[in-house]
Amino acid sequence: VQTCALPILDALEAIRVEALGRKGKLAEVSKTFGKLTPEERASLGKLLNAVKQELESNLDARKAALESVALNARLASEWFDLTTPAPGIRPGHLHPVTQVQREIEDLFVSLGFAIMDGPEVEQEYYNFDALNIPPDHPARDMQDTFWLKDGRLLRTHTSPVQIRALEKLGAPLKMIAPGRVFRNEEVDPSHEHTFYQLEGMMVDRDVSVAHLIYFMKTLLSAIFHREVTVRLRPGFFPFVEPGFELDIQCLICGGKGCPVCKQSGWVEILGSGMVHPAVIESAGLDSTRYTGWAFGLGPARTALARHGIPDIRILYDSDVRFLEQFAR
Ligand code: FA5
Repeated sequence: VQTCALPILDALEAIRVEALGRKGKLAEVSKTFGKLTPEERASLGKLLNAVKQELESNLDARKAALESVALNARLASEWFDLTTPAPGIRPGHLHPVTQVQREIEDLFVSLGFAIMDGPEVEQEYYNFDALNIPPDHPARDMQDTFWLKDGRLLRTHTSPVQIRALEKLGAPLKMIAPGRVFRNEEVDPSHEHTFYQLEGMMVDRDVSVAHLIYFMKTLLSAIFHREVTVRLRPGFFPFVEPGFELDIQCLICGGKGCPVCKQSGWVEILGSGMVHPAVIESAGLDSTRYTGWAFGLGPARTALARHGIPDIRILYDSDVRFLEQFAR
């Protein structure tokens, strides 16, 4: 075992050389032997041997003690626990937007809603025409669209799934449809060009605005787990009548006005309304028999409001350190 070089060990070696070395003190005394009688020589020789042995054993013992102190110190400093479990792969966690989406899915599944999916590359018919937005309708300008060369488009909202679901499953229908949507939008603290929406729809006999309000209240209290001030105001969407925008008071500034709420004090979370009879008819159902409500919510806006995050862009930054605080 190698021990560390200690100055004190050098000092000990110097003492050994001084006492026992070839030119040391004992050797000096031995030089006087010539002048002594044989008896004196014998007794001095004996004495010198005894002194020499005692010095050697004392020095060796001291050296061993010092080396063991040095070794212990080194072992203590280099000690590690072989039984400590390896850290392993760091587990990831759901993105805060996915967390909102999953919670809403769980809520609606518990209320008997199906989860539906639709294509991101969509036909113009489902994204617009079947939703009561004909080609020349100014409402098309509300959603600046990415068109494909073949006439299809990147869906601008999840509302096309309303038609697809009604066509496939008919009525009565209770469904939600989360998914990614695309708009040629200027990116700012509350707008992305590629973002998520979550559509909800219920079509049955005698469905009224009272149902819509009940489900929206249930939805909001499940997401925010706290008192939030909401505002329902008329909103225009060609596929609902009447239509409402649901805003919550901005939780970043408490309603005073900030970049997230564009100084208005309110953040738009979802659009909603009673399904327009033309939409029910587009899906091949009898609008005199069936009525319904629908909503389209922005999970990212909801996550911003919920956590008091001041800018939607941080949610999609490639540096994930900010997101790590939302591990569950
Ligand atoms: C719509 O897209 C309608 N399809 C919603 C709807 C469905 C109304 C069913 C009635 C019935 P709007 O364009 O307002 O509506 O978008 C809905 C929500 O998506 C907004 O409230 C907002 O939360 C979110 N959102 C809209 N644009 C963006 C964007 N650029 N970035 C992030 N979130 C957005």
